[in-house]
Amino acid sequence: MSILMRFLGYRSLNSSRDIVPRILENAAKMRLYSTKKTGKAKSVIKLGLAGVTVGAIVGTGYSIHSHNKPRSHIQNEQTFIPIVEEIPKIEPSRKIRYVDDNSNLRLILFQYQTCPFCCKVRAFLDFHGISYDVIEVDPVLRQSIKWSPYKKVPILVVENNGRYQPMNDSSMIISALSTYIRDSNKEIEDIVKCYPFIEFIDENGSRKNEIMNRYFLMYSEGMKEDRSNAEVNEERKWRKWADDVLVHTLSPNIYRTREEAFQSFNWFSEAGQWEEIFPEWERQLMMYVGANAMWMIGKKLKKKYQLKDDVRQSLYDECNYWMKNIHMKGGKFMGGDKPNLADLAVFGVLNSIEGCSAFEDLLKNSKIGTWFKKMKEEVGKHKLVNVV
Ligand SMILES: N[C@@H](CCC(=O)N[C@@H](CS)C(=O)NCC(=O)O)C(=O)O
Repeated sequence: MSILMRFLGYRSLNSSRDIVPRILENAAKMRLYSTKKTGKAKSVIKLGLAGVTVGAIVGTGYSIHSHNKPRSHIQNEQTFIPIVEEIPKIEPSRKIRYVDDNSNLRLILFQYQTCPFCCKVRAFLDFHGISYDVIEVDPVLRQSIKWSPYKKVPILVVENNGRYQPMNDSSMIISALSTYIRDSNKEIEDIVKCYPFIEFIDENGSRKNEIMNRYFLMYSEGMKEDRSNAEVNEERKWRKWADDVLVHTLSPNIYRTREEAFQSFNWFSEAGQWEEIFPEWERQLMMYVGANAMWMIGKKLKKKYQLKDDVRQSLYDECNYWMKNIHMKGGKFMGGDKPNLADLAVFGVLNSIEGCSAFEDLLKNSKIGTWFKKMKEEVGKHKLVNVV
């Protein structure tokens, strides 16, 4: 049940900081045990304890030393997302085909229909009328992404001459595709190489792997951005806000009570067509395990992200903050008369909870409604050939 473990914040006990208390705990256990032992055994145990003590001191020293080193953003290693020769042949759950798609891209999106990060990617593809296949992943068993070393969704795979270029992380996917749309002389594989994962230690000492430049578009030399620097920076800032702030208001709201968690999972099942895609036992497992786990996790996330006691208020506040900034700019959208990548990101995030009671409440109690409706029209403006 790795997904739940990760959500619950379990970490392997292999850092030096975790090892020292464990050694001391074992030493204490040994001391208890040693009272029943003979003289020879006692001396062996004493030797062992001495070793443990020295080890603990050295370990603690090392730990303090590493603790005092500047710890955030230590750059270790870059990893590029490799091309894959083969991915398992899985019948797509849905095929989205646009009449006027001229992107020349063959895309497979591994996703959860109601995951905010997947919704962001779909909002981008739909807004640009780019066709794609959808493979709905079981969020508990996740069999259909076993082939991928990256264990989260969305994963967008570009099929090119029988080879497959995966793209990981919603913001990187959107930046890479935006770069491609603006500069289609570039091969998608070359664009992906501009977005390596970089391993670093964060301010809490945890090892992280992130695509640092995921909010940046990569222009070829000589290509000019048609917007001012201020506009580009602002778009980037709000895309990041969607990922770092807005998204964290969702879980505590849609899993506020056990009933609300079940209601949300019912909507996930409906929106993700789980009844058609998964066997009934698997759907029931996803609903039962998911709703119960997320109800508990929602409470932890409320604390972690310091939401208000009335979590709805935090959601309304963030959405009103977004709307206030759009009004200050005087346009319909953050991008002006047309949505930009920040509008698409915020729309995707909110779109993911559209069938939940939290969303109904949001429409009634915040100023987001008119903008959301306009965004929905913009995202849905391309004509579909056929939705399977
Ligand atoms: N930064 C990633 C986050 C993706 C993410 O956290 N996806 C969740 C689903 S909403 C996931 O796959 N979690 C599985 C896990 O953590 O094991 C993105 O923007 O794509």
